[in-house]
This record gives sequence, C-alpha cells and structure tokens, in this order.
Amino acid sequence: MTAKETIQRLKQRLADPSLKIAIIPHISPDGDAAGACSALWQLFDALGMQARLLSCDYFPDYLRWLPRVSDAISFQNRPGECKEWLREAGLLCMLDHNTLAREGDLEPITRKFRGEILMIDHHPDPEGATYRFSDTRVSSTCELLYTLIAKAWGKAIIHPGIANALYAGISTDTGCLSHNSSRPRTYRVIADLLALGMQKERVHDHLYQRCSLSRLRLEGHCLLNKMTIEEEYPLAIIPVTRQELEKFDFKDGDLEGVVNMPLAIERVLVSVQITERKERVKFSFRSKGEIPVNLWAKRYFGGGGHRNAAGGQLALPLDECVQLLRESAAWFFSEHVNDTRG
Ligand SMILES: [Mn+2]
Repeated sequence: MTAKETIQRLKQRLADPSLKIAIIPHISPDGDAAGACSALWQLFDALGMQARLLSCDYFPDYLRWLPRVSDAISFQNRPGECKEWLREAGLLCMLDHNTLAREGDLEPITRKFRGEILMIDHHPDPEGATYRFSDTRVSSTCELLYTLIAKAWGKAIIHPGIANALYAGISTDTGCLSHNSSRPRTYRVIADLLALGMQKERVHDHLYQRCSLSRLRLEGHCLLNKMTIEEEYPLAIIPVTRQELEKFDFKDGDLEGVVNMPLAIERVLVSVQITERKERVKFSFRSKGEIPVNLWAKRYFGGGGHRNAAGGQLALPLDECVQLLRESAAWFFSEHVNDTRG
C-alpha cells in the first residue's frame, strides 16, 4: 500500500466519531514523544474525536506545559483507567517508537490489543501496525507527523498549540538543530510552523530556560567529578549513582542533554552516560558522524535507537555496567569506528 492509500484509509477510519483512540508514547517520554502526543491529541480535539493519552510512566516536568500532556493517564498510578480505555479503544497510536516493547509495563496489555494500530515513528526496523508512517530520514517523529497532518487534513488545521508541540519535538530531537537536521525539508517544516503561529521564543523558554539550580549543579558535578575520557578510545563515560541523583534532588529529565556535552571535545567521538536508577542501570549513547552507537547498545545493553543517539538498560550493578562498557569498547571501536583520531 502506498503512503497515499494509507492516509486515505486512516482518514476514513477517523471519520467515525464513535471511535475511541489511545495515544501512547515510549517509556521515559522525551520532547519528541511528548510533542507528538500533544500535537496528535490536539488534532483529534480539532476533529472532534475521543482520545486519551496513556503512558507507562510519567512525562517530565519540563514537558508538562505542552497542551494535553498534563492530562495523560499514567499506568503507574491509574492502571485501571488505562486498561479500561484500551479495552474500549479501536485505534492505538504508537508515537516515536517502533515496537510495543518500548511501552514498558503497558506492553503486556497493548500486545493483546485487538483494534487497529497507527505508528508514526523514525526508528529503524519498525514492527507491525495497520497504518505505518515510518521514515528514518526525518529529524523527528514530529516532523513526520507534520507532513502526515498537512497531507491528510491540510496545513490550515494546524493551530499555534499544535505548531508549538511539533516544533518542541523537532528542536529537542535535533539538539536545537545541531544533529539529525541536515535536510532542507526540516527547515521548510519549521518555516511553515512559524507561519502557522508557532511561538519559537515561548517554546525555547519552556524547554531550555527553566532549569533548577540543583539540575545545573548536577550537570556541573557530572562534568567535573564523574566524566572520564578513555586513553585507548575516543570515548567519554559519565557514570552516575543513585546517591548522587538523590543528593542533587534529581527529577526526570534533569540529565537530558548532559551526554551530548563531552562531544564538544574534539577527540571524543562517542559519549556514554550510565545512570543507576531504581531497578535498572540506564545507558545513553551519543556519537559523531557515521559511528553507529545503536549497534553497540543493541548488542551488549539490551537497547537500540538511532545511529547517533541510542539507549539501553541492564539489571546489573553500576560498576559492572561500566566494566562491561569498557570491555566491549574494544569490539565496538575495531568493528565500527574507522577514524579513531585519538
Ligand atoms: Mn524521536
């Protein structure tokens, strides 16, 4: 089926006002997932559709200003409502993820979902979905969602609230247009969003200028006391313990972006942040140029993602995680990195 036919079928499905819709982001939603959820729910509002936003965990504070995001139902504190809506819903929208496995504790329920699935995403190797819009070339799910909305309903339906949400996703997923953002099309979409009333300063203010003092101090602590740069490899590692997170009054999203900072050093080609959370240790990988850190995350750390930005997690003590990273670095740098500068 061509994209055009998929859009036509989706539009027909959405013409039924009795249809109930569940919108679901990936676990630990980021700016792109939250922006896409916000924009899509606002679109459904404009179309007069009944939707709910369900999340397996919580949206971080810095994204809760996005319209409709604070109306999300978390499976952690309202599991009954999530289950009930999924029983009644005929359409499940997977945003910014390519597999139900990225839905955390919601996965066992969404695996049994019998309705149709709409996927809008930009990660490689998408699984299933009735209506699939997946393109790894776009900057973000929000960029792809813009194109879908414009093609299906026309640009005019995009009001400033939708435009702000879409831009929030494009901006955060590209590190303020520093990576994953070399296609002219991305800037044409941003230009359209500005013309449709998007408030760029307001979005930037919410996303980047409302940091707490403790968050800024945690960033400083990571760079000054925690970051190491390997001698053998152009690799920076930032391991953070649970006690340190508590000391700096950590809130979800507070370490967002820290892993990118070591890449400012010329010699560093790969940066990995390893964070000890309640039950698991989380890995966040970043790289420059052609270096595919998603392959490293997939092979050793139970994760995956994009070429230059990937994640993973393991149920091992933090020091063993750091050790595994150092040991597997030999494999990764010899197999996948030609230019080690060093
Ligand atoms: Mn994304």
